[in-house]
Amino acid sequence: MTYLAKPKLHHPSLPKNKVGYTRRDYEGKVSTLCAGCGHDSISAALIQAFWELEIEPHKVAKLSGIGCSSKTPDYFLGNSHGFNTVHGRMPSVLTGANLANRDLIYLGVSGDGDSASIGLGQFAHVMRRGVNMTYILENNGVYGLTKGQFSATADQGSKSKRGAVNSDSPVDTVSLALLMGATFVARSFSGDKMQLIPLVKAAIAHQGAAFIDVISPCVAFNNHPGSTKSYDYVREHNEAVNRLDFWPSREAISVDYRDGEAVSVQQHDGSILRLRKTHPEYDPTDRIGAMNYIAAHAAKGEVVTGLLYVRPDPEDLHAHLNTVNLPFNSLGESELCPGTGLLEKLNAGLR
Ligand SMILES: Cc1ncc(C[n+]2csc(CCOP(=O)(O)OP(=O)(O)O)c2C)c(N)n1
Ligand code: SF4
Ligand SMILES: [Mg+2]
Repeated sequence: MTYLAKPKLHHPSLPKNKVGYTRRDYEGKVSTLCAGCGHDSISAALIQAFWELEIEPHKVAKLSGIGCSSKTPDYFLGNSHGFNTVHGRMPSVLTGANLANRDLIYLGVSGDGDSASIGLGQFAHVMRRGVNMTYILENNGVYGLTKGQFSATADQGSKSKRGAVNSDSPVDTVSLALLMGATFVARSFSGDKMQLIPLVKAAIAHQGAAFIDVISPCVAFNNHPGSTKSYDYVREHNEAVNRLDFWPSREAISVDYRDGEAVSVQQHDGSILRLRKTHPEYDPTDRIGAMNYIAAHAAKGEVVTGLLYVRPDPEDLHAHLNTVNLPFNSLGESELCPGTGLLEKLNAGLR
């Protein structure tokens, strides 16, 4: 059996959000992942974020590649659109869907094997093209589904469960996303839902390429001493540069902050990010500064988490290509075939 359906009956007293859905309406099938897998905690954070954002499930499209991580869209948002692509190819399929219908909210789910090895090129290009999406990379440093080989994000010198030492340099997906021009970049930990949920909400509200690398321990193959992606290692070396409070545009801020305690960033859709700085020198609007900071702290073995970079006024792929406002799938024959007269005029302009 590849999946387990959940009973559809809901208790009538379950609270509903403003669009009439209970939290359970954002769930999916019963997870078949190993008990304790970090990926299940990320699914729970996504369920909570979408419920709290009061997004109607049919307005979401979730796409993934191949891996334990890429299986997870089956376990949340069971009433949303979904497409499980082949290994490493989620970004191009998502780009095509986004071009055809920009009115959906696009969520890409991938793993470190899926994104940093076979899909590395696709990952880089979807970031630099500014596709309006939230890209969640569930990073455990191994190919979990195929039984624990080192992935390209495994740190040099880290040890496999059987004691083999990884000699290759790691791909730092956060630094790569920054280099490629992603306009929202964060890192979090599956064991820290207080940090992860607001980051997911802010990323969904972001109108450009938003990337969140979530360290997500694999309890079956990469949770031992010597691993730098284990629960213990990440808890001991987690350096959160800030804590985020997310306020959708329609809500007034209802928490008092002491002077100088927090900075505000207003995103293009009007949503407000309140960043409580835990490292006062860190500026999440300075892209080059962020890259230097992450590299310097990685060299010390620290895992820098939080909102690492945001550009509040991003341009997405549709703006780059100057596409029409209407989703392509809603264009009628008259718009798609404007007639020979217009074609001749166009051709004449090119002669
Ligand atoms: C073209 C192709 N090559 C190789 C595989 C075998 N394969 C399946 S999942 C996977 C790696 C998954 O690793 P990751 O993306 O990190 O997901 P995880 O299971 O760790 O969550 C590989 C190599 C495949 N399915 N397709
Ligand atoms: S093998 Fe690892 S990644 Fe896959 S479900 Fe089990 S714990 Fe999670
Ligand atoms: Mg993996």
